[in-house]
Amino acid sequence: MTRKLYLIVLACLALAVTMRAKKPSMVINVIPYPQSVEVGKGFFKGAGANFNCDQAIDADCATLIRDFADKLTFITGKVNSFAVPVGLSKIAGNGSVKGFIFLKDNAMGPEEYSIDITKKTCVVKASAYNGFLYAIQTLKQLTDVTIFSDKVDPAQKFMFPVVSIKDKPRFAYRGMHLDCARHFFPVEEVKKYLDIMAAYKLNRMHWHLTEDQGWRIEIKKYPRLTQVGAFRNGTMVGKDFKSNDGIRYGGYYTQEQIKDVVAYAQALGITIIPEIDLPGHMLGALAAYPELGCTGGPYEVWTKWGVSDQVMCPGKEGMFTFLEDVFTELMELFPSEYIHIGGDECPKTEWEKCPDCQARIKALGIKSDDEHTAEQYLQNYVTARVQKFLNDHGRKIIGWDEILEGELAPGATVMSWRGVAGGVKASALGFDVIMSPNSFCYFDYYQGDPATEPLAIGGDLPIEKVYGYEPFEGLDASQRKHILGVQANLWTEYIGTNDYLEYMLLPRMCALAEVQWCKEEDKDFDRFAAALKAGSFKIFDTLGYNYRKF
Ligand code: TNX
Repeated sequence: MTRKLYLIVLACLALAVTMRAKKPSMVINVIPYPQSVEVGKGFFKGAGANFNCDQAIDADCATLIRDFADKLTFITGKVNSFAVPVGLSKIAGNGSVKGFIFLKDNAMGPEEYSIDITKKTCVVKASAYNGFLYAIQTLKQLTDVTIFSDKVDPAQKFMFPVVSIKDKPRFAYRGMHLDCARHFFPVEEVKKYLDIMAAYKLNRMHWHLTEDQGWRIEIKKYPRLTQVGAFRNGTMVGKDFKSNDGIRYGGYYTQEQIKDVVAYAQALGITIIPEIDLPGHMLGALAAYPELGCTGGPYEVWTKWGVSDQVMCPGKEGMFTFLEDVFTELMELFPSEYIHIGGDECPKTEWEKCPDCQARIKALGIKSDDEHTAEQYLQNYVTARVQKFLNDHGRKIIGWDEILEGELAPGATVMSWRGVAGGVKASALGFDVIMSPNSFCYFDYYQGDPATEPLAIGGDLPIEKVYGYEPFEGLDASQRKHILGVQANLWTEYIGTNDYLEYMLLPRMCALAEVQWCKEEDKDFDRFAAALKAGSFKIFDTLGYNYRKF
């Protein structure tokens, strides 16, 4: 009897173990994990399968789909024919059409998609470009990693699991920032950065283009910005603020290159938001045009990191003319609805002493009060004037959370970087917010033990911490509706090479992608980490990205 009981217990245990062991096969290695996933039995063979595309799908989306077909064909050597059969949306379900079927479903949101795979068909539905793009990104992660390669592999069958996926993002703004000012990254590396963002369904790149340490965008009306402002006489070594490596350093993007990158991003479903950081962090411009500063200079493009006291002079009308001219050229290059105007870390020591700034304060009738100095309100005036100029041209501003200190005009979007506090306050005041807290989203921070990691700025941001970020924490319903989304920032003071840039980005950006895309209840670090190791690391290897293993 006891022996029988023992056997029953053993059998139950064995069953439990096999059930547990089966669980992983019910999970797919897709990051960010889709909202709803039902895995069935068997596989659909992609190699040589026909592509059928709904007539209602527009030319840009059809190009996207055709490119995917061509990629399969190129690798396997078996033709994936592409056709637009008449009445496809009506006959798609009757069994007469096999292979890939792409349908337009106008009931879906612009970034929403569904994928239904049986052994005979793979049906994709979306309503707009990003929906189709994300469906294809998911399909690529569902099949063999060779899909990311450029190598011909005639043996490759490209099997897709039988699965039903319904998916859409949690947040509309899914951003990644790149500082190309502290260190300059060539166009090819910027494109590589955009490629991996798109693979993980990010849709905004915040491009930090101007700094104390270099001005990186050609402005035709002000040629000295790039002739002078784009180059510095050396760079401090490590954390030794008194040192200089003596190596002239610099670079910039021509307007033609900018246009090329903007178009490249657009095809990847990514809007580039340019930043002109003002009125602080402006030594690049001041070195080129010293008349824009309070003292008139001389100024030098900075060779060290930190926050400079030398800032632009809002007492001089010429500063506003300069900014309006720069933004006029910028708006020609960047179709983005949002333009980032910086606003962070602007010391007021020069303004306090500057006769022009003081005259401006007087003329405007600005008074200090218990909370803010007159100079702080002067920065509000700068923000408001630039905001009005951009609004008058149909654009909206984003600024770092300092723009909230004092007064801020309606319609501005606040990027919360000094923790979440700025976002909490701004959303309570009714401003839209992008959460980018340094406590969770600063990819220039260490991701492991500083003793064994390459030199970084400081901080402590392992991937688990990024993954654990919950953007709605501490916010009530009225505040939550103002959270447009989440962004991580990659400042590059200590990041001078492509390899190191990628190492700081990956795989933390994948964790960010789940914060941006997945509902809180669908996040699961163990599932995510397993998918990284079994899926994404192979993608990085195939595409030649450097990344941090864990
Ligand atoms: C603060 S975040 C800055 C940057 C630095 C960064 C380093 C922000 C608006 N300003 O200028 O690069 O810290 O982590």
